[in-house]
Amino acid sequence: MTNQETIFSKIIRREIPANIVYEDDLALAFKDVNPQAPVHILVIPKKPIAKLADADAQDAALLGHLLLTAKRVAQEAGLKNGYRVVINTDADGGQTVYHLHLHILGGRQMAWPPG
Ligand code: DGP
Repeated sequence: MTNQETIFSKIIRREIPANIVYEDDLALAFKDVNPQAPVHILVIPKKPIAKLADADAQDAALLGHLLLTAKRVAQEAGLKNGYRVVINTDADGGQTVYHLHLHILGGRQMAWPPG
């Protein structure tokens, strides 16, 4: 699937509301509307990369920034005992919104393997 308009583009432009917890020039973090854990935050790039499989070498610094943003947001959310970072990618990965996003899940013990 190619880059295209998604609900996350509208959140970046503040056209629809979201509970935003962090923003900088490159990234935005907001609470997931359908939380799967006591803390469930999404970190997205402002650049509309549809999915991880579409990222390339030019995105290396941005991808690193998203991970460091996930760390920062988890710390600010008080997840002292740990947390899980998930990127669902394309159909088999269970991706539903085609704008790259990192799920930060925490506040409970995570199970493995995931469903
Ligand atoms: P994924 O399945 O990995 O593509 O996850 C998409 C996530 O996005 C899912 O956990 C629900 C969340 N989501 C979908 N629409 C909205 C929305 O309009 N606002 C917020 N805050 N989250 C949304």
